[in-house]
Amino acid sequence: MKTLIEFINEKQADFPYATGEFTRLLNDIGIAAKIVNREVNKAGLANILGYEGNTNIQGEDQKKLDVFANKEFTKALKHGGQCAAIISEEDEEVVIFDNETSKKGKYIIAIDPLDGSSNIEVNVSIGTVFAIYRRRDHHESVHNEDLLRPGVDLAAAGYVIYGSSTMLVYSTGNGVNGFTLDPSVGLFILSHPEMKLPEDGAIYSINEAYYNNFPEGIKRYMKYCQEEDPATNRPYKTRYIGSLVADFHRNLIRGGIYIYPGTTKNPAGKLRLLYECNPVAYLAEHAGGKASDGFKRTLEIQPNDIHQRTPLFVGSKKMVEKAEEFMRKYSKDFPDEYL
Ligand code: P6P
Repeated sequence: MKTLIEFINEKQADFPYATGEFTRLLNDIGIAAKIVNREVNKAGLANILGYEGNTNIQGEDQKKLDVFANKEFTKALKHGGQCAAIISEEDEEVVIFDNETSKKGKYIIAIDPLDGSSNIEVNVSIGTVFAIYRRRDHHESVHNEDLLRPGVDLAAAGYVIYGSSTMLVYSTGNGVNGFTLDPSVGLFILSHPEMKLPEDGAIYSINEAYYNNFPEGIKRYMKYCQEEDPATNRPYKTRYIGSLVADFHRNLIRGGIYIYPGTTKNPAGKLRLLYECNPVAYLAEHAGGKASDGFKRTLEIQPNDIHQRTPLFVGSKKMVEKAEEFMRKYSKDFPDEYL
């Protein structure tokens, strides 16, 4: 039984800049996750269901738990002092901390504090998704170059899934490891060491309701998934939870592909590059999987806005490659405004 902190300290030596700061940063995230988990688990009881009355950058009604989660992660990271700024789905602008310790924080966090929050009131799994960048020069004040960095620059990434159990899954580039919260002692315990995304799978996750607006390549790929071919385990199963973290976590364990493509109405799709697509792309790659926008590797996309959207194809390497094949063959001229 190894706790998260024991594991981080043990792995510290593998970390290129083995310092206590990163341990403290991950610990701060773990603490905030436990606080959010406590509220998520009693959401039906406390008067924190329903709308906060504002809308976030997505134009989505901010539910009280969204706002609560954003406040908890921001508070934990600010007081931890290792993080200089936060890019959050719940805040239009980047939050640059002004307290003395944080000003010299070595890290920048991009976070979706509570992704899939429309599922809260129907008791379906939701999650927190985070990406950790190490600043090039923490002596200077935070500037745009610190914020708009491609995923290949990530120092670490992970998610918390608030499901039948609460798990923290993260990677610092040296394997992907999963920790399950033992609520009786309030500790994350290593339960899924060295997670590997199966190279192939038989589950595809996509919101088929948008079929008419999908690129031809997606329409053809969907038909491919539905064809009878026992030799390649087709037809595949379709599973779509409407919660990226839950769909990704299932595919990470069982194999599969999650696609949120661009459509003729929204060529860049819905998901945000910095705090949704990059973290899951980073985890997918470090677990042996793949992630792209259908053409280009997600982690190589250069952000030009902190809330930039991008299409996402992520999961089993062979399934992503097959979907990309259909995109190249049938949709290479799909509006390239996001490519
Ligand atoms: P749609 C939740 O809002 C989210 O960001 C992801 O967690 C989820 O996979 C997707 O959007 C669902 O979007 O358009 O299918 O309802």
